[in-house]
Amino acid sequence: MRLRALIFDVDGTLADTEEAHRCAFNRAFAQHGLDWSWSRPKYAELLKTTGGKERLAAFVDELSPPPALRRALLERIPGIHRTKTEIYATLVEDGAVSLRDGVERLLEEAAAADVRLAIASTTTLVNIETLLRTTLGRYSPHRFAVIGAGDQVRHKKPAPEIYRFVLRELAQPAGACVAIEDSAHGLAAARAAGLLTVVTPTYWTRDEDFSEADLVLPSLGSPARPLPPRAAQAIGADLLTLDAIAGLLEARCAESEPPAAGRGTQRAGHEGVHPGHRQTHT
Ligand code: XBP
Ligand code: MG
Repeated sequence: MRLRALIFDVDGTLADTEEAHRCAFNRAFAQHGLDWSWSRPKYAELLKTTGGKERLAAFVDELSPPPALRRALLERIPGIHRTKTEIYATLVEDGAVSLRDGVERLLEEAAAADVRLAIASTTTLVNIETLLRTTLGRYSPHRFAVIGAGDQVRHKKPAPEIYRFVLRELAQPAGACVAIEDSAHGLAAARAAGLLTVVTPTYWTRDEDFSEADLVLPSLGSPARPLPPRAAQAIGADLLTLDAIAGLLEARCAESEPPAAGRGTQRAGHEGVHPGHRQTHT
């Protein structure tokens, strides 16, 4: 099946944003008179709960407050999270995060090849738009045919809802699209929606289990910062091109179809791209 769309996760995939999220949470706590402070190791643990509001609720439960205090704290979450979102936007606008290697290149390759772009994220819509505008230009959100954000679905990742929503909006079957993710929760969501998934882990997710991913790379690779030798050897190139991604999709299609005469020719042009589960992020 021809590749029709690339669906990108945001946090960790387009950019390594979690340190900015962590700082924003801590500053919001201070503004709301709370003595909470999330260290990097603590935040790495808390990331097991996706979604900022849900993460705050999970943290409140960890504190095991008496019922009345628990209720009061949970009621304050929307306000704390609003403050956090404002602080995060300011951090992003001030240049605290940049796109990961190869992201801009792959976006451009996709646009040139008429492959649509979409986003399936757990974060707040305004965060996505701020990141896109700051890193890719004022009108860049329009480059994405669909932007699926956290509160547009009932159940956030690892549930597949956000990917199903994006596929519906794109009017494409999962078999014609590829997800790019950075976390085990994201991978689980994308796979449960039937998508071939490429994972580029970050500091925050590097120890997670990606054995179910179709491809794991330390980054997408760029001419200035090509993939390290082991990863480059696995895909037969020192960056992950759109052609290589299309090749993975075709190979998966070919694997799932019954044998047919002449099918081998479908993979022509994608030599050096090997399908299957590969974990090459070290
Ligand atoms: C990212 C998240 C988000 C951000 C915080 O997951 O879980 O919650 O950490 O964003 P993914 P909000 O990369 O899988 O989308 O505070 O706006 O929820
Ligand atoms: Mg992510």
